[in-house]
Amino acid sequence: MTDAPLPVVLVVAAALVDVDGRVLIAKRPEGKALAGLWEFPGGKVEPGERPEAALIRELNEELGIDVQEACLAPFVFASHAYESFHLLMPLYLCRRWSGLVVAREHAALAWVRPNALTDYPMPPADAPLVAWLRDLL
Ligand code: 523
Repeated sequence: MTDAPLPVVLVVAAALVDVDGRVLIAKRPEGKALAGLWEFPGGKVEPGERPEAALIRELNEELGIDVQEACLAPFVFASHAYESFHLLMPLYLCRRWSGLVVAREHAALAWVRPNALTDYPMPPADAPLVAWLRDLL
């Protein structure tokens, strides 16, 4: 007997990069899945929502910033089978936004040099994206 395929969940995430080339990562809060791990901020795409619109919404809800769609640059895909779903997650690079970044939903935020990202424990979907970012930045 074969196992039923896992449902696919589409999540969008951003690598916000500041003028010094540091990348924003955010610590998942207690009480949520993967608590304590440092993720690229983002969230689930709602039914009928375009991925870019979902990311703009999530960045506003989670970090209080406004991002123009034109500032979301080409992405790399993460794909990881968690226990109960298969996560597909494009990562968008974003160098411009308006507003100050604040942790509205995360336990902490950190601006980190690409070479130091591996010092922060990440969800298994996010960790493989670090090598891509290091090469790009
Ligand atoms: N990830 C993940 N990496 C990453 C994000 C933004 C999300 O691995 N950079 C995973 C964590 C959750 C799932 O994707 O298992 C959905 O994330 P999120 O943050 O949108 O959802 P939660 O944890 O708030 O869950 P709900 O309450 O169901 O919305």
